[in-house]
Amino acid sequence: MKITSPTQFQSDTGPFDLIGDIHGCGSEAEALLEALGYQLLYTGPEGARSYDVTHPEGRKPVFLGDLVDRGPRSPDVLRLVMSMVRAGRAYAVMGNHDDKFRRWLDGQAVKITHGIEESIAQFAQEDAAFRLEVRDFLYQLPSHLILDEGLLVVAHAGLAEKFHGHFSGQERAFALFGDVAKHRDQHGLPIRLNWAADYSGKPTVVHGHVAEHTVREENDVYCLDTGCCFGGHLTAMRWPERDIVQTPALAAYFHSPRWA
Ligand SMILES: [Mn+2]
Repeated sequence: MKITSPTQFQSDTGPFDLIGDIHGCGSEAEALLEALGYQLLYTGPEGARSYDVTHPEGRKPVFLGDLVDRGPRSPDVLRLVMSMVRAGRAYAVMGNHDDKFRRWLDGQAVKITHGIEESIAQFAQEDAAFRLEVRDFLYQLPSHLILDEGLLVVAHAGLAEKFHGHFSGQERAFALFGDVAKHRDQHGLPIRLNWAADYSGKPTVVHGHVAEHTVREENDVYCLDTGCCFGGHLTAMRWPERDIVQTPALAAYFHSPRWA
């Protein structure tokens, strides 16, 4: 289903479990969902697994993007998330890595850096039909969603209030990459500006993208990316309860100069 407006599911009051950047960490994603009370039925070994995931109380995960790259099981993570979103049992927004991987699947030229090489190697085992299915799924992911009667805004890198509720080029760039400076740091990485310091909007904003060792909250803006792929944790926040539930990474799968 094509999502034509960020407000399309605004009347869905959840409850939700907001989940930060998975980055191919399939085992940690399975463990986190089980810790959150989901019932995971699956067939197939790791790397070729299909899922049927439900929650006895009807809770829904909201995946905050960056499903792929860096970790060892991006195809499994995609099968899990795609099955839940298609069944109407979960939401997902697009991350910058998902967008880049979609372009690679589409045959477009992308830089083979920042962990896409892991996804490409894993997809060598996958058939053309699955690649097409993933490409089409990633294409239709929204850049942001408004949920719970407007109390909750989710976007991969967060979203300044002026962009809430409308899809546009500027909105999409912010939702995928955040507020970034024009110049880059000594590692050639974008310098991120702290837009949350100026946030005073009514909705709570929950995002991923900026990996830190602990959950960060400022002005009702939460970042749930706790660097699972770097050896940190995979993090969920229950909504509306705002409880944090985490599962530790089984390994450090990828190195970042920003993660020490
Ligand atoms: Mn990420």
